[in-house]
Amino acid sequence: MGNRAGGRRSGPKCVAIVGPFASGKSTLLEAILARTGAIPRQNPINSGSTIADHSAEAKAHAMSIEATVATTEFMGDSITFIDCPGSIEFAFEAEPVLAGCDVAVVVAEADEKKIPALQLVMRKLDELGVPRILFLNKIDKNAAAVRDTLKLLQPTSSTPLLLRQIPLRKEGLVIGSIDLALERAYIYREYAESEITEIPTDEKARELEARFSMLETLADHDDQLMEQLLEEIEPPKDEIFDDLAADLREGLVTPVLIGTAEKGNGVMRLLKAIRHDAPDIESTVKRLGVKSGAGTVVQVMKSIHTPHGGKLSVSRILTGSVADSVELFGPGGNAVKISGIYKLVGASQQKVPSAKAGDTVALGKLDDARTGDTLTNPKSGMARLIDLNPPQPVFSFALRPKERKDEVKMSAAIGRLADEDPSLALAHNQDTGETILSGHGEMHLRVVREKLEGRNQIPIDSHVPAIPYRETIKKSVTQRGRHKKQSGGHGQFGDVVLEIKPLPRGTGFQFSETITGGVVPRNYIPSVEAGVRDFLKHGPLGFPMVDVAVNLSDGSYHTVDSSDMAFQMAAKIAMKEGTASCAPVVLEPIMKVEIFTPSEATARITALVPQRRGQILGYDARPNWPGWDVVEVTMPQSTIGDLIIELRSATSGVASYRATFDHMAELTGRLADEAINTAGKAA
Ligand SMILES: Nc1nc2c(ncn2[C@@H]2O[C@H](COP(=O)(O)OP(=O)(O)OP(=O)(O)O)[C@@H](O)[C@H]2O)c(=O)[nH]1
Ligand SMILES: [Mg+2]
Repeated sequence: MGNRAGGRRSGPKCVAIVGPFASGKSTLLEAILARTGAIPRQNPINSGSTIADHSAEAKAHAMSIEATVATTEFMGDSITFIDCPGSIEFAFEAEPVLAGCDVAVVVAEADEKKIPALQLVMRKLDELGVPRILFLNKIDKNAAAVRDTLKLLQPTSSTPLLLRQIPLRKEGLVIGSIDLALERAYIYREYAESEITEIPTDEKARELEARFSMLETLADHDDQLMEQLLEEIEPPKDEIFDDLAADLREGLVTPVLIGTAEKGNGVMRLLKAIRHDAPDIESTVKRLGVKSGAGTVVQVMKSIHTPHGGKLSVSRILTGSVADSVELFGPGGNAVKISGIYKLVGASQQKVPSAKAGDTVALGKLDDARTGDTLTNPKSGMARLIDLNPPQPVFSFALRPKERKDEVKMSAAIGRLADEDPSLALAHNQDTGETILSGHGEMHLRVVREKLEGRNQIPIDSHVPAIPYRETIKKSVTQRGRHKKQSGGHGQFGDVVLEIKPLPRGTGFQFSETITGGVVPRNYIPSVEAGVRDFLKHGPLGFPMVDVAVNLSDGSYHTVDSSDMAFQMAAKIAMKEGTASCAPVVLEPIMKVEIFTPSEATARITALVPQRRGQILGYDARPNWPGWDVVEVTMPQSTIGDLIIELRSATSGVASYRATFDHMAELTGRLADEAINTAGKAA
């Protein structure tokens, strides 16, 4: 003990603030900035004047919708905090941030309903190997014993939750805390540093017990401490501090601090833990696998398109340093030139001349750099240190500008929004001509729409995307089609006999011919096929036709009046008349869907499936996700549109799904009529 990685590390740090929705992350950021003097006072959250709710959209919804970056100074060290949104719909925002930060502060509260969301956050930290401190917030309204709360939260954490402080209560209200390492009591003062006092005598026994359990956890990774505990020798305080720091840095434990962000309580202790115990850039560089001698390496954590100043790339300088006008090189060796380096406190920017390893700054005008990129100097470039894969979108809508003149403006604006948010997906539906925007929930997309209409001034029409229905036939027919016109000079003549037959599902379209004796000259056969294909784009019910075989079996021609066009027309006439009597039916796309859910909700989820005309194929434990299941179903695409809303409401927000196209199936009755009517109206 004592010779582990302990001891304070100076130098700039980068801290991600994460946790379940509405746990108080932005409130904590505001409290930290006020306490460290970066802002004059702590404004109440949702007042519209906090650092985190600087965007109109965040204000409107009283929730964070993107990461807020703020650099402050604490006891001479620079610390950048990045407050990430808690909503599952904006969860991807945190990933590139976590990739480049030293430590995460997980803001949690004693609320059973938020445990599944906390579990997702903790898993992400495990996946990325980010050490974490848990800040148990809202201690003011927590009547339960902290130790009971930790028992509730422990299953979400892969490492032991190590309680570092216990609350000090008076008449049931929390009035301060006892620090178990320092063995000191603190009385909270609103928006100010706590006052140190003696540990009250009647709290002594409780303190000793909690302290012992903290030491026991530390002793799991320190044999000497274990011996001291067994022999009832009081371990030196310094060595306890060393262990606390080393265990956090090595990711062996999750220290737990308590507080009330809303009143600024517990903030000082948290800042000190970050300053003294949290890992710094050295550990992060190791975690990301940056080799020594790599020169300057920069990780892009977030991209912002500012209204006037162009693009800003919030970046962590991992090694080396950057100065204004310097060139950096992207993954493919493409060059980007820094134009302006800024320290951010929310929306406010302060220009700085340079930045060094450990600093988190916004680099100006790196137009070709993407969030998650690793940029280097030397020129050789470097593959991304971390692969960020946004999950498959689960919610879509189709959109178009209300006024045609805005089309170009809209696509440029969407391009910028997608650059800021890599979890947005944009597609063009060729069937319907719609632009389809996909994301992670109703709110996620609503915010995109608000940004288009608000800051970009583009009025938008949006609607549920059309389902790509198809149609086919159930009966065969042989049909003649004749096109004959004798108007003035040149006439037109084409005559074909088509055998139209249904094909098995998924076969598509097949064309053949069995012409003998040249009744249709060879050079016109491709025209017949072209006419058939053109007809298939719009079958008798209004949808593209599939799974149809057409054989050209007979026909006739005219040496002067026959032409390409005339044979195309004849084929279309035959198809039109023929398919109408072939019992046409609507086909709808059926998806294979994997639904991921906490096991306790599996029964509720499976009950939803038949209501959406789905079929359960089976369910199983989700691999590597203890306590979770994966339910496999097939479900019509038309009933998946808002599936995520129901899944989330059945699972405190955490269930998700992944869908892939499986097959087309016949749609009958009222639903088929509805599909036909809608298609008819849209056409
Ligand atoms: N009682 C109590 N309420 C708090 C405390 N901290 C925050 N809150 C309240 O919790 C709510 C959410 O606070 P935010 O700071 O917006 O939470 P958040 O985690 O940033 O929320 P998202 O970013 O949207 O996930 C607000 O109504 C706060 O007033 C606290 O210490 N005690
Ligand atoms: Mg927030």
